Amino acid sequence: MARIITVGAAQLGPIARVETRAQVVDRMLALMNEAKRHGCDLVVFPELALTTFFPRWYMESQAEIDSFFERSMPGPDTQRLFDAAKRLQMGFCLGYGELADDGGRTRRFNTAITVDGTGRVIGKYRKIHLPGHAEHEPWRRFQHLEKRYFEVGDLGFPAFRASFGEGREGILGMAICNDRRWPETYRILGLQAVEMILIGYNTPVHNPPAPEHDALSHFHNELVMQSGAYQNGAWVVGVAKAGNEEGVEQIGNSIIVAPSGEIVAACTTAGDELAIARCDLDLCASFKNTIFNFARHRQPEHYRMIVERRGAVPPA
Ligand code: CDV
Repeated sequence: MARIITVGAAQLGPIARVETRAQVVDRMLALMNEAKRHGCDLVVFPELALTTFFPRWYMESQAEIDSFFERSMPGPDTQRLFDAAKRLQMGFCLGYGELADDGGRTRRFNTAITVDGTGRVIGKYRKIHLPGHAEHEPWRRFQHLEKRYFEVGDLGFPAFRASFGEGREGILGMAICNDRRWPETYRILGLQAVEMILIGYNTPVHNPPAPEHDALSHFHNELVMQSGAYQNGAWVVGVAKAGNEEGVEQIGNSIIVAPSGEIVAACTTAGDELAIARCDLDLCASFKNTIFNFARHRQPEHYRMIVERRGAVPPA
């Protein structure tokens, strides 16, 4: 039996700063119900899906900053997502701000979890590539203070097994937004035989340090996820928080990419929208066993030698 998993890229439109968790969860539940009607096994929500993208503001009050974080998962507002997963027998992937108590020390991460169709958390990832800056930079039209509000994730890029019913198991992994631009993200998961990578993002069209890239934001979004999928023989599901959020234009362009690197489904609006694809996990083998057969063709020893020798080459 083919291992076909029907996946929904559950893009969210803008979330206003005043919007409550309950209101956002209502929107997410509407997408989950729609996904179920289309036969989805799994839906993927964006990065920091429960609130507006708060790192765009410089805030001094820790209480204000912490109001954007979840202290438990599930929590009072998110329990309904877990209940829906169980009721619909459909998994979901959710990005959120995690406030963790680590033996009395409070830690804050940009986190994603995958929950299965029984309502159980089967995978957790904390964002490693935190973009932006740590200090207030008033010259910017808007801030990007991820380096101030989050610690670098400490869980690595763990791949994990997921079951979608009899004979339909797969190896999944997660990444968050800026991670998708780094080949290491996909390769570390690829080395764990990942078959589907779930990625939520919040990407402003305007990049304050390099506005000359603005016109290329869709191109770069597709470029990195298509190449990451192909070079590792894995499906990639990339899901945006899209549209004009609190005056900042964010790209949509949520896509589902096959292991061939081809885009097989895409959102076309900048609002709440579902893009759906039937993803055959067995298709991964066609790439993992041939052109990207790591065991046969990768040369890690040689890569190490090249990096070691680099120091000896005089700069041009
Ligand atoms: N949330 C992000 O990680 N956004 C970055 C922006 C700042 C470039 C991204 O890579 O999309």
